[in-house]
Amino acid sequence: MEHIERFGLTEEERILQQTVRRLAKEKVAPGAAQRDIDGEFAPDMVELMVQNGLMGIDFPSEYGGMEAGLLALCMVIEEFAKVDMATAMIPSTQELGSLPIILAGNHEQKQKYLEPLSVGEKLSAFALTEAKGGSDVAALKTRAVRKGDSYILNGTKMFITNGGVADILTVYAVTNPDEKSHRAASVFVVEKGMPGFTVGKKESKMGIRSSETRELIFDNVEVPVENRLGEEGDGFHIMMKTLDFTRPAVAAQALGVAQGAFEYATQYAKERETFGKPIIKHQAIASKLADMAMKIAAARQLLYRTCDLLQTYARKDLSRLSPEIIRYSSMSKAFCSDVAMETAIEAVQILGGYGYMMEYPVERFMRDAKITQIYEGTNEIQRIVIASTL
Ligand code: COS
Repeated sequence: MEHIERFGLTEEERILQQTVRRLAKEKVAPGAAQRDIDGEFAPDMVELMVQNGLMGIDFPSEYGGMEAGLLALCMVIEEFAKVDMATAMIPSTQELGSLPIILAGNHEQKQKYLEPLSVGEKLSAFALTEAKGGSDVAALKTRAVRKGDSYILNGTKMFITNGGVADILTVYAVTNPDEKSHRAASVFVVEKGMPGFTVGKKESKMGIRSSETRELIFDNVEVPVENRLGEEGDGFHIMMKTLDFTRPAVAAQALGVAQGAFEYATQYAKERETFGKPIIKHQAIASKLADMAMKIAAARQLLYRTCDLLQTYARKDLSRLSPEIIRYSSMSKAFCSDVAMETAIEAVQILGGYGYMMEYPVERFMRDAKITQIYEGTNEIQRIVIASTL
């Protein structure tokens, strides 16, 4: 279906979009339903990203990245999510797990970690959430105690995307529990294979089933001081600023799912006939599709505008972004994900009984859409953030 996405895309962005749209259709869509049923991480989808240079889209070129910007990354995520959100999460999670290094790493850390991550030789994960929750970041409990030239990490993380497949993980841990301000924690780069670091239970999920979600266990893991990002106490600020830049990527996943569900439902409504005419000619159905079209168009403009705004900011230090930019990041995440959920539910409704069957993709879109209202800050948290900037 043709749609006007954005005036003024650069030539490079347009080419990237067309390339990814073709890859999504030819290489990702055909296996999406089976991957959902299997519920296993899909290395062949990672390979597809690697071969097409899509792992480091928004990474600095100095460290092997494409440096094509946040909008380019979001367009790529959107195109994949139109057919399979779990696959769209591959470049999205690579960005999330690596951004603390981009924001707060020194040259040596960037060279060591970003170079293999940019080309997808290694995978990353972002380890913040714990069993007691991920919303109240300042209350998290994983501990890192300084001992000579190392820190000893103890604790458990939960619901970590890529947990069992990541080679390089950015982990949030409390370094000074007596500190009452938001300077009690730090972020460490933990590498797969460090003694004492193991992965626990693999979660079986409602949606995004071929994206891996795990528990991580740190049992006296000795992490060298040179693996700490920034100064001791920078942890909260590093993670918050990371999320400011990555919430639009979740918005892009949501937008893609919404577009995919909308296109499928529209096509179906043109073909399916009741009472002697295609159901798109019945006002009740036409009206649903009109609402979907409006909301998706608005969501896309909000997301692209947010990307434009964020791209004007350097990601070179931990200074706080302006309230307006933080607001846009949260607004795009909350709005696009709410639109995705509404759209996917309506798409199922338009397909009726067929919509409820796994033979058609819309019930998968509905299950996948739900997580975008929850992760990287629930939409309730986004509304707190938005209100706090008013
Ligand atoms: N960027 C940089 N710094 C930020 C920031 C941001 N977006 N938001 C807050 N800060 C800073 C503040 O400037 C303040 O700094 P000082 O102490 O130097 O003044 C400090 O952090 C504390 O800010 P605040 O009091 O607003 O923090 P709260 O503990 O009240 O937490 C929320 C605020 C709820 C917004 C935060 O905990 C949050 O976003 N939680 C959700 C996290 C999340 O997305 N989890 C999902 C799991 S990760 S996939």
